[in-house]
Amino acid sequence: MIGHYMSATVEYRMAKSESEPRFSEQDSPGYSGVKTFLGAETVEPEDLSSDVDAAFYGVPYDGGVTNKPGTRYGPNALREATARSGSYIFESDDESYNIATDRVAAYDELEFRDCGDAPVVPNDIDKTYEQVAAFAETVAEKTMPIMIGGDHYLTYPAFVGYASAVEDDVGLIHLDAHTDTWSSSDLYGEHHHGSPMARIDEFEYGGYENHAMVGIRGHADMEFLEMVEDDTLYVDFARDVHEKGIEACMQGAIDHATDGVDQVYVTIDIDVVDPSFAPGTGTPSPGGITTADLGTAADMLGDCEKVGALDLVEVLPTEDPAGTTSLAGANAITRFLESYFYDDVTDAS
Ligand SMILES: [Mn+2]
Repeated sequence: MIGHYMSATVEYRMAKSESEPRFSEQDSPGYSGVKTFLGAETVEPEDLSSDVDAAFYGVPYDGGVTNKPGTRYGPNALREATARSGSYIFESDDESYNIATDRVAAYDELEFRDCGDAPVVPNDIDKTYEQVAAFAETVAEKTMPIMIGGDHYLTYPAFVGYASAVEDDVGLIHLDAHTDTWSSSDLYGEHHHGSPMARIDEFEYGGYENHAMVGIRGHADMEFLEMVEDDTLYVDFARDVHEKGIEACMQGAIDHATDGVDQVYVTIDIDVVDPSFAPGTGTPSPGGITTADLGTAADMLGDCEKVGALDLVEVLPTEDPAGTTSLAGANAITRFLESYFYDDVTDAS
């Protein structure tokens, strides 16, 4: 009996292997598989081709934080947060209607890549700066770089890498709860997540004259108040967003940052969003904008053709119990991409 049973099993397996593959080739659910941003294929930065529309790269570094650490886990949390939309929108052959933006897009015509993570040295911010700037420049030489952090200090090397690739003055649109213009500190020195805007201002291709901020709240130093009063940079505080709406604030920021330059870098600190929507960040500040506001801002930034690079930073997964913060961040990036590439996609179809 045992022998008969075994031979029947072998017979069944042989028949099955002839009729169908051993593993199903049907689409997998979004939560399955190895995660990249939007399910994009991976590639080393030096192997990027110039027909790629945008390339993501993570920077798992939080050596610049002044409060809760852990944004080093941000890049993979943001990749994970794209899994669902990535599987059923971005990998689909079908056109897809976005109810929020009233756009129809066909994402299979776009080429995205995930370059993995830039090399970092956890206990060496100077070495990390050099390596991230070089990595960002290599990506930017081929396509639009989209950096996923990591703490906000990383905007400094990412901006330097991008500007070095385009070799020109670059405007800066900055969504944040904090100014990040803290030039130096006895405790933290000159290089930390409160100082990147001061460092960018000193860099040859950066400057406050083309810097626009939206969402600022809490406390700032008196030096910042002087800059605001001098009209050196454009600022719409969170209170301005609440009073005049996100569209008016973003239009003012875009007009200021694009004036006299051909390229603009966008940086989104997820703490611009109110902690009730996005608690997973290291220096939360009450009174922020909504996730709907952030989506609208991302749409408007994607409509601005001078924007050539984007980052999203300060997602802290260990303080993000329901994943709402990483979802808000991932959604902002995808909304930006949809607005940015929408015309090209519909023109081609
Ligand atoms: Mn910031």
